Amino acid sequence: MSFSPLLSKLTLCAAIALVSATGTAQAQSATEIQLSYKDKKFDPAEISAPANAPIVIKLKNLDSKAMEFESKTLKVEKVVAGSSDATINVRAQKPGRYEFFDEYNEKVARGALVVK
Ligand SMILES: [Cu+2]
Repeated sequence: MSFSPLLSKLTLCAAIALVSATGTAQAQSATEIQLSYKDKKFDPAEISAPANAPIVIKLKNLDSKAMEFESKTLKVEKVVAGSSDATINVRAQKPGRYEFFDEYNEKVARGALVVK
């Protein structure tokens, strides 16, 4: 067929346009939250964000040991080395309370993200 290469080119362009439009929309509406971790505690222990917008958690691990930020309900997991920072990207969420914890100290190091 002579026009199938043209057709696939058009499909590819449409796909790229869609991806870049979505990327721009997310960058504009993302909510950034500062969160610290010290002495096996999150500070603040409860953070909040608006619903239906991506969330960026800027986490500072002030302890000298590594920790692992994890949330089953938010489907995120990230190891953060001691005395360092990490950025945790969370997808847009529905209203609710989402618990997170340090997997290395799961019983004591707990916090929650409240989405309203
Ligand atoms: Cu884990």
